[in-house]
Amino acid sequence: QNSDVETELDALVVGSGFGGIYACFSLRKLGLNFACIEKAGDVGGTWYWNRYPGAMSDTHSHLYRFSFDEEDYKNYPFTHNYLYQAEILSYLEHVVERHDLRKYIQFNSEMRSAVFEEGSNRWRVTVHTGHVFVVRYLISAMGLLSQPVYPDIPGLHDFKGTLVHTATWKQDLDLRDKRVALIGTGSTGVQVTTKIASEVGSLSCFIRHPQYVVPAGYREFPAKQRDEINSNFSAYWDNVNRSMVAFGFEESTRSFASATPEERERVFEKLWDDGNGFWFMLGGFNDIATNPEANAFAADFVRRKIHEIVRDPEKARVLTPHDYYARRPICGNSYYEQFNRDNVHVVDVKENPITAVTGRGITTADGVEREFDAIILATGFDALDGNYTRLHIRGRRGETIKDHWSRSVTSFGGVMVSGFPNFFMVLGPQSPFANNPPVIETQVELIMAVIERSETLGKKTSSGHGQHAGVVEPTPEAESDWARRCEVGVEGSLFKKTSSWIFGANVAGKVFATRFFFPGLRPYREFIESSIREGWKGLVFT
Ligand code: NA7
Repeated sequence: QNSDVETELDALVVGSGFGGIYACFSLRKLGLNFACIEKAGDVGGTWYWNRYPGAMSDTHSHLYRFSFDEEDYKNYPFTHNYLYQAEILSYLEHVVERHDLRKYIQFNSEMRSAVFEEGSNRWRVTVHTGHVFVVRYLISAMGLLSQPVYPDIPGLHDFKGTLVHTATWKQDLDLRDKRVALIGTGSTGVQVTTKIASEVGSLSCFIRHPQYVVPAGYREFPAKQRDEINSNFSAYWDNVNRSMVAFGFEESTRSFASATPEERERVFEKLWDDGNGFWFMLGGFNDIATNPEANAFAADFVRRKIHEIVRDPEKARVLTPHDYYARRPICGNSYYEQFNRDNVHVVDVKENPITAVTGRGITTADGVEREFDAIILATGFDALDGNYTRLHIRGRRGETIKDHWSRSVTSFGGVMVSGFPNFFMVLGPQSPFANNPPVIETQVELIMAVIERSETLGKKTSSGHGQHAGVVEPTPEAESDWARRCEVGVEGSLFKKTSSWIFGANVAGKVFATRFFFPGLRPYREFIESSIREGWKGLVFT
């Protein structure tokens, strides 16, 4: 064994975003010997990479943060109801400094492979530099949206101007007065549009699949509201953790059918004025995502708004979605209003697809070539399992995670996989579809409870030998059971009928699978609590 290139530890954390930071904090609390490796040059994860103009979280500020540090929660300043990327990144840096976690993190270190050695029950993790970590517990906090997708357009890399994916933004990129093309109209494309439309020379949005975009409602956060939340901290967070999407609003229990046409109109008008995508989908009625009639009403409401706001009927036509309102809900700051600017154009690439990128610009099926100085790809991510299958992660009997997920993408509670002992994921596939920080806290706390129990049992069985060889993994049955719960949870949902990254539809050849637990955070936490109560049902500790 060469100690220069091998480090033996109890645990290794991969990634230093919200998940990795909390995992480091928690491992230290458990008293384990650990390190964290991070591909980037600093902490932040998603918020380190996604520095594109307009990048912000669409969760309200008071819920896009940790709750584990009550004092910090109550005091860390924010001014508005949403946080932009730079603010979130500063916050995460602050948490790392406050808890003195930086010393555990090795930056510019990308995990290339992780192999479970059955004889020693250890993970052998190789970093791109050749350095190897030999650890008992491997905790992946690589994020759920971290592997950018580049569209398969002929000539893409022949472009002579600036080609940039939003997730690898070039900090010195100056778009002022430039002719800019934007491909992609998901959350990211919408945020980019609202920020740069007024700054660039021209902006041409290539729209294949327009989405329903409601206002974000960006405004100052009332000090009084913050005081109220702070003085009811425990009860407030208890409510958040007992809600479905953990967005801090009251999720409606009322059916669409119970309201008169006038009431429906009033309800959506108020939701539109208040802002927020999740709120719009879940705050008015409880069946927008399941009842086609309710969904059609909400969709039609947004379509009417588009035609009221966008003055040019051709632009309005291209911006109007026609499928179900059942993708990840999107909101933006005056998105449709941007299209009333003379310098903002739309190109309908559903009717007239992109055929190639040339040295000068983009050509479409009608033979037209449009010239640009910059092309922005807001084309999304190979989400969830995509972060894992690109790496060589090998569990028992030589099975890789890619093999494991070749037919269906399943896990135990989004955190563990059978045949991959002592391997944990934060926001792995089949995690709750909800605001991420509370999901992350829940999952990291679950992972730590599992590790703690494994440690205790390991110590007991190996007393006298100085060995801590606890091994824990879910049974295949427990994994199938969770997968079944995920399937049941999405039954009847219009999300399943609408192609998007949520089911893997955005990446060619990716398995169509239910990658989230749609019932949300409350039933997720109840499932965990009942599994623990029933003697850690589903997990085998050896
Ligand atoms: P999304 O939501 O996956 O959106 C990607 C967009 O890129 C979407 O509009 C795609 O259109 C479009 N796209 C991809 N390839 C092409 C080509 N070849 N031509 C035209 N348009 C294309 O990614 P985001 O980054 O916006 O958001 C991902 C999540 O990150 C988001 O939900 C938040 O949770 C944060 P399509 O719909 O496939 O027609």
